[in-house]
Amino acid sequence: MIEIGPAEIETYRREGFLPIGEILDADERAELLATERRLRPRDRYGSSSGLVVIDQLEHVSAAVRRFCCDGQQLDAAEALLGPDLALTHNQFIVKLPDAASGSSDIPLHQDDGYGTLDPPDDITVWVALTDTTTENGCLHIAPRSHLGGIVEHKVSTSNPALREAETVDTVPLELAAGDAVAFTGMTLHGSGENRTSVERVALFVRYCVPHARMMTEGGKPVLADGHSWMVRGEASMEAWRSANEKFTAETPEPGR
Ligand SMILES: O=C(O)CCC(=O)C(=O)O
Repeated sequence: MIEIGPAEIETYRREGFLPIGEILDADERAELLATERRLRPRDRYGSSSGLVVIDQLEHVSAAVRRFCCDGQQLDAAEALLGPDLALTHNQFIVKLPDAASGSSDIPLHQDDGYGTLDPPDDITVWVALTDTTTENGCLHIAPRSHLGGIVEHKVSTSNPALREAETVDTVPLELAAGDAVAFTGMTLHGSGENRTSVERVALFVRYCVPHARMMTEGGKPVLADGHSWMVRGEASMEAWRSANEKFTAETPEPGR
């Protein structure tokens, strides 16, 4: 059971992240690990990288959809972001062993730095499905980096499919299998290479306020009338209407 009180909320707001402890037991982990193996043909990066990245999992996995919509992490997301929560994104990330070329490293970035939401009111919960260590590419987080707002991201030199922000000081976050960390969409984070002979597997799920819109790199909403699914609470129709009005005003009509 996740306990998030005023002290934890204060830490999250100050540091931009909060380890929230164990959210998956061994059986749940085994089910999600088996799901990842089943879905691996959907890998977005193929053999060009030491990473396996699979997303939009709710379309192909009831186990992941159940986790995203009903997992223990929702109590933390509610305490840290608010009672009305929409699911916006989820992803398996596997670091294959022996990625000595550096091709499994994920450079520092903010989730709001690419995969931008408007407004950027969101939270990512990242859960280790296997033990994660500095040797196999655990998460690195830059404390308080969310306080500076969204920073510039460039195409990564190590992997053109990724974006990277300028390097800043980070802390490694080694997590046991089943343990999770929550961080804001503006918190800089990344992870190193897997220098072991065993795969490192993680799953992240990102929640946002219901009226947030996913934006294209050109600054247009991917879908003008919302893109995410409610998982807790209800959407405010007032906030929804003003988001629609904003995007109707900003998006040219077809043919113009
Ligand atoms: O799993 C990792 O190592 C980091 C994943 C991540 O930060 C992301 O894809 O946004």
